[in-house]
Amino acid sequence: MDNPNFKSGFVAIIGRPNVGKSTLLNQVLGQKIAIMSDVAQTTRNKIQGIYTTPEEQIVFIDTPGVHKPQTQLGDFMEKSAMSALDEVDAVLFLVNAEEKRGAGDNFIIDRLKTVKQPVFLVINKVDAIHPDKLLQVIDQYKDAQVDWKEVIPISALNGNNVDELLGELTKLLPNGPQYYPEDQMSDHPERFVVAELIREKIFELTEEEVPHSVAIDIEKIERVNDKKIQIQATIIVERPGQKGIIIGKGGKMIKDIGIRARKDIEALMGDRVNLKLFVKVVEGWRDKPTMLKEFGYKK
Ligand code: GDP
Ligand code: MG
Ligand code: K
Repeated sequence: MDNPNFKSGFVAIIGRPNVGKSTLLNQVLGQKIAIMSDVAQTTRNKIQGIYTTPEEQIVFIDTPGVHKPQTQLGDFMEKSAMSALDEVDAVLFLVNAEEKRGAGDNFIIDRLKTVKQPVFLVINKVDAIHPDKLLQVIDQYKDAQVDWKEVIPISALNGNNVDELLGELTKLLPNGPQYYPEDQMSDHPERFVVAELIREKIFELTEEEVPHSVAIDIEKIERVNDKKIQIQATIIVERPGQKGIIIGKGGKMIKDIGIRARKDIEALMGDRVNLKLFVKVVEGWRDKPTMLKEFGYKK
């Protein structure tokens, strides 16, 4: 990317089931992909779609912490995750114009009250109501104690006002790199979880010695059979000294990291896991946008 004015950022889309989140993404992404579908709400920062133009890239993510966790994995992710809502550049709160504000909306609104990022109230399905009713719908959210950045009525289904919504988002985005290749529109959430667990074990075992200069590249997640998963990952560090620490005396450290990580991954996935770990030095990887992309990093 040589465009110095390129803008990029992360946007969370939240809203109770059936408000039209997937429809909106399909509209934005031009129906080109089947978005990550409604796989169980397992990971944090699950990427749902990536919108790229020559001027901008918006990475739409799903947000844990606004859904009740259904699984042990979901529960884990919710607990371990810093609220994704505080890490994104903007939040889209979708509501259904056809329905009254309900308990599901209130649950989300409670979380939104603490969010410091701009939150857009997006009234979807306006094609399905009489235009005279729109103000009444909006009125229901006035006392929500959320400082709506904008209130934007749209029809995700027929695309009405969706461009305007994208325009408002782009205005807010900071100048930044293109995080993902333009042909990539989704990502695999389980990679984030596995990487996160390995990273956690490294921090547990090495303490302060190998600080935040570690990246985890999940090279392979493959199902061997219905009970077993094969995972291959490379731990990327910035300096040879860090590689030494991670490998440890006679390979003891990396073995311990692997044992602990495998246990957790198995517990969370409910399958046996064969985990192969490698360590590689890539000097200054944090300054290399393409590497950040590959490792699923946002900043
Ligand atoms: P999600 O659960 O929030 O992802 O909701 P979906 O995108 O799956 O949409 C749920 C239902 O609402 C589907 O039948 C959509 O066709 C419908 N829907 C979504 N957006 C609109 C809209 O703008 N207008 C109308 N009339 N229906 C919509
Ligand atoms: Mg959906
Ligand atoms: K991420």
